[in-house]
Amino acid sequence: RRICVLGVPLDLGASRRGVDMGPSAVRVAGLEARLESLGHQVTDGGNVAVEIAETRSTGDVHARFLNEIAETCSHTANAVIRALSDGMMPLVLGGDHSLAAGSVSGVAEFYRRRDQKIGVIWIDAHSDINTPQTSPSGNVHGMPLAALLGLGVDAGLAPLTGLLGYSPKIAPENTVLVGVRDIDAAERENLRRAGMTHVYTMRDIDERGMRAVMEEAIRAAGQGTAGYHVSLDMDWIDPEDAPGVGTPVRGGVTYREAHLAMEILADHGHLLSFEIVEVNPVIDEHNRTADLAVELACSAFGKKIL
Ligand code: DIR
Ligand code: MN
Ligand code: MN
Ligand code: MN
Repeated sequence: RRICVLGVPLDLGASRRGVDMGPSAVRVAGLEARLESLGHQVTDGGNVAVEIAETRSTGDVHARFLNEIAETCSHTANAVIRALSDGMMPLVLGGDHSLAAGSVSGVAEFYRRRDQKIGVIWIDAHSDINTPQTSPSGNVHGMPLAALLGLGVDAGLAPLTGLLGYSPKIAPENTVLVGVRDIDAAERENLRRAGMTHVYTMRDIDERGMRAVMEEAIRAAGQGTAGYHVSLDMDWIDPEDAPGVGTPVRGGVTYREAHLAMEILADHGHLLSFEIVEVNPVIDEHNRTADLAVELACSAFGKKIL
């Protein structure tokens, strides 16, 4: 496969600083060489332009740096469209999760021009479906899924929701959450308002196992679509194995469960694009979270134990 790596060194969407160094950390962990050793042809498309917090004012406290983030998301969407047009699969490195409003918009737009829909598998401890009105933090990394599903136009999220001039970008029936365990009270209402039914919590994974959950997730995301984008927030994994993330939440998936999920994704082969976000080297231990990110990318791109 031909893969295009795109870095988005964005940390304007989170309150803990340092995820802007995530793309470097993942590159330093050997992403390109390790994917090439699997037989892939990897091109590094460099980094998307981002603003630096210190040079900007925060703006509305309900959605800090929203306009700067929307600008970066727009660049990210265009970079993703370019990679797909060149016949490459985008592999996006974050950066905080707000960038996914851009990457997913890019994938959705590329396929929309071909009259096809896309699915999204959002793998995260959080549901990222706040709007500026409901967000307890004002951090935009808690809002990208709301924007993609078309929420928040009247709640101050229009710059993100309306990227590329239309919304919604994705349909709730083809959008799946996997591994969530920290959902704000108002986010539950937003999930309902958005029509999201495919929400797999940690309890579902505990009770039914990763295999059953991923098979259902893949079925929903693939139903009537060209395939799906996978958005992997590293805080999905238990902080024991992924300490280098901005917002760690206890009770996450284990090292092996995480690999199994990626291996199952690789088996199905409907992956359109992939991204890994929220790697924070500032609070990591010897880059092990970035190293795990590379391992998981390898599993998602077909690495087998045997
Ligand atoms: C919280 C945390 N729901 C918020 N969200 C995080 O700020 O909206 N998302 N950490 O990754
Ligand atoms: Mn997230
Ligand atoms: Mn998260
Ligand atoms: Mn399949």
